[in-house]
Amino acid sequence: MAVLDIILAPDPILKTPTTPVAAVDDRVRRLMDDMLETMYAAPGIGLAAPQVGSLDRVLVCDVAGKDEEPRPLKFANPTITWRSDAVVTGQEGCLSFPDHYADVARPEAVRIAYLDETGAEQEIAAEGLLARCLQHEIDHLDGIVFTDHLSALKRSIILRKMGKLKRTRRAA
Ligand code: GNR
Ligand code: NI
Repeated sequence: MAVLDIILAPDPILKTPTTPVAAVDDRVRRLMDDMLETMYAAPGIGLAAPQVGSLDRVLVCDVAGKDEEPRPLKFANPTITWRSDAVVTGQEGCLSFPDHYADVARPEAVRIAYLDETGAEQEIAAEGLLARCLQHEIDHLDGIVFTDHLSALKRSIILRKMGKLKRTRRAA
């Protein structure tokens, strides 16, 4: 396994929709494992393939608490098949926008159809933090980042700071 570099916004890769994988093969399984290792190292609770430079429709997440056993989840070709009418607002962050957090309103619960690491079709019902995380990751797979849900003013403030961060990181 390997810890991969996480792409920082703004970057055209983060705005590009992904392509479904043709099959969950060893290449896709290695990508899932590398993404989990990268996510745990960051640390984060989810990671989408575009954040590590891949346009495969793949995400991983683990919302287990610090004192719990890890619960890694791996998804290929996820699609949201149901959204609750109830919407909740919660704070989100993104590893591609380090140190930026903002409230985002999303459906409280979702159902998601996907292929697991063996290629078998699965469907999962999610609520709470898992539902929020999976919606955030599926947005990434569609070329959408959490700042796209904010007001133009909040988005432009964060993007300006990200531009500065990338410039100082390059100079370092
Ligand atoms: O680590 C992460 N935390 C988080 C918190 C609230 C809602 C979504 C997330 S996902 C984020 C990691 C990340 O950037 N995934 O794309
Ligand atoms: Ni993110």
